[in-house]
Amino acid sequence: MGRFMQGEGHHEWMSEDGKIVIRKGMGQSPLKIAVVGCGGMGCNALRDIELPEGIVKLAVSSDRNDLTGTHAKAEMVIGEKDAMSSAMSSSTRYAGNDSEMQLSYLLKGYDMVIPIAGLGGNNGGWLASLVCRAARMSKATPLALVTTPLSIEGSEKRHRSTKQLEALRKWTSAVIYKNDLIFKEIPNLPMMKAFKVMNKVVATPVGEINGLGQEAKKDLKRMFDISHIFRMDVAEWRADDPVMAINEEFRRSGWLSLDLLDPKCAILFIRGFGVNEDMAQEFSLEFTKKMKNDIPILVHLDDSVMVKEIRVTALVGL
Ligand SMILES: Nc1nc2c(ncn2[C@@H]2O[C@H](COP(=O)(O)OP(=O)(O)OP(=O)(O)O)[C@@H](O)[C@H]2O)c(=O)[nH]1
Ligand SMILES: [Mg+2]
Repeated sequence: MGRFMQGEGHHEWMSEDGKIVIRKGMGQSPLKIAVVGCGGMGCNALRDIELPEGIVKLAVSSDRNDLTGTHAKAEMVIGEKDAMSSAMSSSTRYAGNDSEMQLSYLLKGYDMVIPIAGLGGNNGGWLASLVCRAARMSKATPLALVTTPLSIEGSEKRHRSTKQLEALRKWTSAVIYKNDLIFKEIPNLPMMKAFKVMNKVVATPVGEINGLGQEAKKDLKRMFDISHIFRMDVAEWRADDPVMAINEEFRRSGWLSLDLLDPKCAILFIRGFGVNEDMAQEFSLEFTKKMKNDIPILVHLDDSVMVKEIRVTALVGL
């Protein structure tokens, strides 16, 4: 049992204990989103993904060559020194350096700022911290989307990637994607092709968050306060019993590793013709069945699509 509320253009349902929140429909004013490509990988991602209209692309890198062809609305070359000083900063109230200050002016007026970076290199991984700090100065909510380097890239990159993530999680929540997993899923793909596929995967949350209304912001923030590290997977099903089938897929997913990890919260985006609150409740309960605790779950339902298959994107907070 729970509480049901209806607002303008959207409904909200909440379980009695407040642990499950289900939202359906879009609010009145959609969130304003900026996606910021950081460094080589982040700028590649800007080139590889198609973003819905209304989302603004920005590009930052220490290497000017990364910035070409991203079609970003604004570009900034930011030196490694500034990127590093932001990442290592201990103050949250003051800009770590001039680049951070300048970027925070560019980010004024956005609700969400989403940096994309490949951890392990010399600039993007640190720049993601700078972008998140600048976003916070502009009162935007940051969410970083980052990859971890391939195992074959060696221990130095892995080590730097760990350091960058340690810094980044001080300023934001981050969804982490292991580059290794794309080769597991599609072996024999040339590296550049695999990266292209991965870049589309990495950008998935942007499409899901796009179109959400202002009222969604506090729910998302609540989840980002609980977890600073998220994993993501997407599953689709077009036959009987999508609740069981999709949950089964998530349980086996190497992207989520639910069998190994101990989730603290989850954000679920459920899309499909005819999806409703009952289905979302059932899905959420099934999702937590094998978990140690009743974790808070935020569900966004979108039944405005005409497609038959049901598609669920799960962001699991660790
Ligand atoms: N998924 C994906 N990963 C990438 C891509 N390009 C690079 N990477 C990964 O990201 C890591 C960092 O690479 P870059 O983004 O090029 O590094 P950078 O931040 O520009 O730093 P430097 O080039 O060292 O100055 C690499 O070790 C790869 O694991 C890409 O297009 N897609
Ligand atoms: Mg580079």
